Amino acid sequence: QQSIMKFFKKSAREENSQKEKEGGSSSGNGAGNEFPTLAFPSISTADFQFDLDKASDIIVESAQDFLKRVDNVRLALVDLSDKSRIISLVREKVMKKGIDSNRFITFVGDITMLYSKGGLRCTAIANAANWRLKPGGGGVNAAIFKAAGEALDIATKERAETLNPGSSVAVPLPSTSPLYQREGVTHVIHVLGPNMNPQRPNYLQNDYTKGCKILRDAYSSLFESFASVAC
Ligand code: AR6
Repeated sequence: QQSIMKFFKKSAREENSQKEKEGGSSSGNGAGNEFPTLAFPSISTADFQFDLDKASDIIVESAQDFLKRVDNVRLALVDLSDKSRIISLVREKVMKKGIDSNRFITFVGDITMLYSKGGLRCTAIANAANWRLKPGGGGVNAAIFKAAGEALDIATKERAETLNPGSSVAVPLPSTSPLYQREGVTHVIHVLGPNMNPQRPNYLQNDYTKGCKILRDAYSSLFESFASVAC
């Protein structure tokens, strides 16, 4: 328990110091902190084994396109560890492209406890889902379904039975869900990315032409779903 607390304290400090370094203000005062925020994990890069360098290009380009078109929203890429390679790759590329640090941030922490443990308010969180939209399994999918409680499973089934690779579905969280009550999250957006793991369904056999297209489609569908619930 104590080490978890330390971890989150450190994460929050890092977020603040990152913002300060970038010339933004610390959590709570920044203009970006007022914007509806989507927190999302890096889709497909853990259990689905997608190449991190290619994924980081796609994240940064998709985010930049989206932020050019839609005002007054913020995107936050989240991962569990401050040693996350995808976070460092994305940070580097975001800086190179000069993307506004009030509108795109990276954040280290558990996506199910961003406000309670990290002070980051998010309107919606994205889930790296499976095609059956089933709770459990591993990774971020298991964490989100567990934290949101049965309410998310029921609300998800009302919206969709399955998901195609490259698509997403936004599910409004019932106000009884702990994620809604504790974290202030109003929507979970399930998104299915490309799979490069031979042990999982829809295996792409290392075909990165298809894989990159599906990952781009997945992010653009995710960001559109977010805009449709936030704007
Ligand atoms: N908070 C923030 N980030 C997390 C958390 C968390 N609680 N848990 C994992 N991550 P993955 P995929 C990061 O494997 O590769 C599932 O079982 C993790 O470090 O969850 O798209 C589904 O059911 C990584 O950066 O998703 C699918 O079958 C990112 O989230 C399959 O795995 C995505 O890791 C999807 O695989």
